[in-house]
Amino acid sequence: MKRVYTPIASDFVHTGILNVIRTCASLGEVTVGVLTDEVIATYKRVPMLDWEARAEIFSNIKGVDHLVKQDTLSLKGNLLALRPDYVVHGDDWRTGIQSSIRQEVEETLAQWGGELIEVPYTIGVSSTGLEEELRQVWGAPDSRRGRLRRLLSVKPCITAMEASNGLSGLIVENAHIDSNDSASVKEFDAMWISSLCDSAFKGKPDIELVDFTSRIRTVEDIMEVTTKPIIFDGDTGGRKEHFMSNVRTLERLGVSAVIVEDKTGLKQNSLFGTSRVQTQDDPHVFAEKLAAGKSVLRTKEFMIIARIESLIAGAGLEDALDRARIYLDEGRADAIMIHSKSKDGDDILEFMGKFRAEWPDVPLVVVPTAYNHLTEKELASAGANIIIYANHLLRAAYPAMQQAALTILENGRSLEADPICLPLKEVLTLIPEVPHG
Ligand code: SPV
Ligand code: MG
Repeated sequence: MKRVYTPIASDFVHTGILNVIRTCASLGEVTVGVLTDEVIATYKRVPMLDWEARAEIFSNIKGVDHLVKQDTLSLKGNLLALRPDYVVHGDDWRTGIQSSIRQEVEETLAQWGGELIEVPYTIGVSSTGLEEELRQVWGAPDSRRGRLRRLLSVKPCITAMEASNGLSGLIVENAHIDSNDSASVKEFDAMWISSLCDSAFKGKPDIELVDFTSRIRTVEDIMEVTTKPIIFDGDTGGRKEHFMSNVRTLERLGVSAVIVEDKTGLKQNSLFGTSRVQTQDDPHVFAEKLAAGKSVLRTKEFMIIARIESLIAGAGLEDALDRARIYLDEGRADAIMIHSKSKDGDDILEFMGKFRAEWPDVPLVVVPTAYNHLTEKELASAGANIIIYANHLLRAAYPAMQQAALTILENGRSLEADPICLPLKEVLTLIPEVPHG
């Protein structure tokens, strides 16, 4: 009996996959390698079903004899272990990011005279095609809310980018690059609804002046046209009773997390540092607010993240760690965000080292606006699980808009501004008429 191997990354069974398995079965004894959640997450969206559920489905399909874990993107390890006579795959991997994996398969099989068999992937039935259809579902609150926790369970570190309106939401949703060095793609995992940027786009200061109803309008505009999980900047959370109500609203809408900072009084943006009065709340009073938020949740999906401002307010590292202990006690907070405006990032790195030693598994959020020489890799290896790019789309838009305005003023017409403007034709077709692709 010939040995046949095929890797499967799909979340669901469709005719393209059945076609591959049927081909396998016609060639010999079939081993399916189901890709792990972690591997899939390196090059496409995190699967809705976890590995165990997908393994159960695929091991029950007619024609499948054995099932193994495919825990690397490269198939080489499993091929060397199984030494199959055939590898069967859809022909959709000849181009794009998977082509290097394909080449390695051919080289490996050549060692014992194995053969690669490629099955045509019928247009419209590949999982990518179905994924387009499923975007409607992913955008729905119940599907979207839990996706942040799911991402955190399969990726050591995720990124979130500021989105402040429907248009910047679309940019965060669709920004995508194929990375050259490995067979993976890069996308932002989540969206950050910044109080600073939501306020600034309205011409308002970041002092909790833009009320919750207006902030929610922004969230809804973004949700309507995107599917990625949303982290909401909840400022100080306001009064405990208001926080309880607002948490309910956010959870019901399908937001994945709220971050509340342990400040009180007239909130000032953290990046002012101690040049403005930054009053930290009593940690026990703030912990009560966190617990009150937790007490009204209806799902296990929504996360309440406590933001510690000790490094911003000049209270120091030990105060920050003491506060983390209080906020995490009895599960009041699901995660911690630590903020700093120090340019070298030394205080953040020191905090992360101590935090990780005490809480190996509690998700940690950082916002590297000031210490932006540190790379995602460096922050992740120091212990960060969520990296937020908090304001960069607003900051990129402002100088561009300013330049266009000045160019038109200077020239008494708009012709000279054309090179820095999106062509009108593209503006007209930028937004699809039917949302969610
Ligand atoms: C925001 O983006 O509104 C934040 C992060 O809260 S910071 O502006 O750095 O305080
Ligand atoms: Mg803010």
